[in-house]
Amino acid sequence: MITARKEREHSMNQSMNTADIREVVARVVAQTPVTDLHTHLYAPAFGPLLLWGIDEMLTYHYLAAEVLRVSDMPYEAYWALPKKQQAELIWRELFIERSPMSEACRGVLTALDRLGLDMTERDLNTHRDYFMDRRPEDHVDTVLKTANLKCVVMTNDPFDPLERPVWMNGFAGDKRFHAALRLDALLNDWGRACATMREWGYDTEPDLGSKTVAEIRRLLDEWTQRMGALYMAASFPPDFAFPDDSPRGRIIESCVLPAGRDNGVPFAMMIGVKRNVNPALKLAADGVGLSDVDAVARICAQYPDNRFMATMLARENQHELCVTARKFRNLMPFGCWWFLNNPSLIEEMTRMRMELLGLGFVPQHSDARVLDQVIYKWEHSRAIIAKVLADKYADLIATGWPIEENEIARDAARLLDGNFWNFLGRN
Ligand code: FIX
Ligand code: ZN
Repeated sequence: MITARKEREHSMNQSMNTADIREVVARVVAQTPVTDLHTHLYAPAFGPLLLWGIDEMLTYHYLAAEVLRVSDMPYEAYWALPKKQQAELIWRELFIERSPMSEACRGVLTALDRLGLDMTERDLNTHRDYFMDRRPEDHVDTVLKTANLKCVVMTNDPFDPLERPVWMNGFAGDKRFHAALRLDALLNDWGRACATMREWGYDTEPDLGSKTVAEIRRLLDEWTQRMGALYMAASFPPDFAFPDDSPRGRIIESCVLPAGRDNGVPFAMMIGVKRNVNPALKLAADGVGLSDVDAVARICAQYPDNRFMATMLARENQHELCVTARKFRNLMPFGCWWFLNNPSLIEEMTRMRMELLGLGFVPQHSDARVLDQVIYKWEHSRAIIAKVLADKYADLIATGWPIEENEIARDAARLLDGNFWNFLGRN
């Protein structure tokens, strides 16, 4: 009797909830504000470093790579064009001469549409009009509101001659833009970084002796504090190894990890980029390679008092990275990086991560270089995250486990915002 009633209730519950679940999850995920933990955006106080508007969107390096495949214009001739003309070429070749099928092309259209532009209009100049007399300050608010972002994290390089003076002149901060201390210059070209640090007054020598180690540590401490950096980060080639007797490995062990532990900031490792595969493509020149996930496991095992974030560029590394994250609570996998930031791969990765890690990962970051891009990057990713979540809730409902909307909201908030802040220990 009881069993029969239970079965009836169970099947009613199932049919009611599974019918609604997709719509509810999609709405809740869309309404959940995001912390975008890795972007290349800047606060308006950084002046021209903050890229925004249609010509910047069209000349995104993802689209430069695409146009240089279909156009027979020599690479150098393309790069010699003023930005406006590069944008016009891309619009003509990738949007007018053929349908804008790639994810990067579709993204431009999503962003323009959500900003309220008329997408039946194919005249680029008409779209340009919208951006003409906007102020960057206001545009930031419009875009973050449209994309429903709480805040973004910038990529901040103390060795960058354009951004360095803004920090040195006492950037007052902007609650919409947090900082991440980026260490590629220090870790991936020590000879040059050493010389630059000497010019700045640090007592450094190429040999990485104890005096130099102390000076690098001083630089890390000063810049973590100056920027209020939430984490330190670096991108690495596929042959990233750990432990490693190269300058990179030695600086990581003797400077970055002690600084991370003492200052309470994680180290984000972005592994698998082959820089400059075709140098003629400039910012679009980089490729991808398979990396060694054991290096990640070893660093997490040897430094349990440090926290590590990791994203890997090769699709083939994703499963092993997930399994490694199950073994180390000081490891947080994040995002679908760069060539993985495409719907089919986001779905595959998000599904796999959820099946292996439950809700304990950060599903996405935008990597936006142009402000307006966060609109499309997050709309497209949210839809996929919602789809995967809805499937998983449907599976739970099928066991008789009821799901309520407030539980969905709680889970979505963990994925899109809370997991990152909890991992930082700042909640
Ligand atoms: O190293 C990185 O942070 C990469 O994400 C970028 O350098 C890359 O150019 C990019 O924008 C990828 O989306
Ligand atoms: Zn990036």
